[in-house]
Amino acid sequence: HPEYQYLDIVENVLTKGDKRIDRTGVGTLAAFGAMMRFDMSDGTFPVYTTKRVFWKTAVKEMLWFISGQTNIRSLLQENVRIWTDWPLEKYRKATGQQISQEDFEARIVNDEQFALEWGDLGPVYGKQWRRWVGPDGREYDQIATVIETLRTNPTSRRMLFHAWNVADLDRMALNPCHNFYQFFVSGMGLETDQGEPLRPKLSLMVGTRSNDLGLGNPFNVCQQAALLAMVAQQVDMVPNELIWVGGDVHLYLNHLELAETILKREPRPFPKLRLTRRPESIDGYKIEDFEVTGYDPHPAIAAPVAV
Ligand code: UFP
Repeated sequence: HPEYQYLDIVENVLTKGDKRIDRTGVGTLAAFGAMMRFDMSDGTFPVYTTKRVFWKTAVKEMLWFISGQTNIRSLLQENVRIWTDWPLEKYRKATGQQISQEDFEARIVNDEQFALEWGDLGPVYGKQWRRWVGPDGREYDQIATVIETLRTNPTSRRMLFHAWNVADLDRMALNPCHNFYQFFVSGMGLETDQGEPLRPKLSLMVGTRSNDLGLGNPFNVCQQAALLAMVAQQVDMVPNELIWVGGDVHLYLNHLELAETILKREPRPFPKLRLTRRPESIDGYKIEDFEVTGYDPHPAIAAPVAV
């Protein structure tokens, strides 16, 4: 079962990881350099099963990246609360107010001016993907460029986008973790026995500099698979392989019980993904377009996120 690629990384970090105090102060066990490959060509959606992954939340975050937005307001309107901790901490520090997360989120949603002032995460993923600013002030839409190149020059070795914009790092709430997204097309010019053209196959490799194995990884893999499915559909190709590559892969010390629990569980079949509609462009996708069938995971495990 392909999920063992993940469980093997978790087990390796748990048993042999290097123990250190990390930026957040929580502490981690860490290892360096890992790879996983997920075949999606038969419609498989790599959503782990050894604990429930809230795949809709993960896909909604991906749609938010693609939209180019960087304010948590639009996430909260979709009931996605994964980015609240960072602006909330900033607000508490700046004002000295011990506002609750719920009250802070309600204010972001109900008060546009407050959201503009306190809800922005700085030039994080979406900004860099869609509006990377060059030295002359010109904005570069990296996603549009990749899709255009997939259509016009699919053997290109330059089909990638990147979020590690060095000059912008210190204004981001969090430095980008998943950075390097590269595409590869195979099987061009092939036909069936009946002479019908076969759709080429599209693969995606994602380079991740830092990955929280307990919370971040299950989420990231599933949302990156969703991205591959969307881009493939836009360029009339079949999603092939999602290749995930990690640098510093770690378990937070308050996630060790979570790790032990999932290692005891038996993976179940991955679900299938079907896009029920073909939007005009990469900007047109909605969460309702994602039909996931056959997802029967082990129970969810709640765990604290390190801020
Ligand atoms: N992290 C992930 N995946 C993500 C994301 C963050 O695993 O998509 F945004 C984790 C990795 C790390 C922390 O534990 O967030 C970022 O901290 P640092 O910048 O110090 O690596």
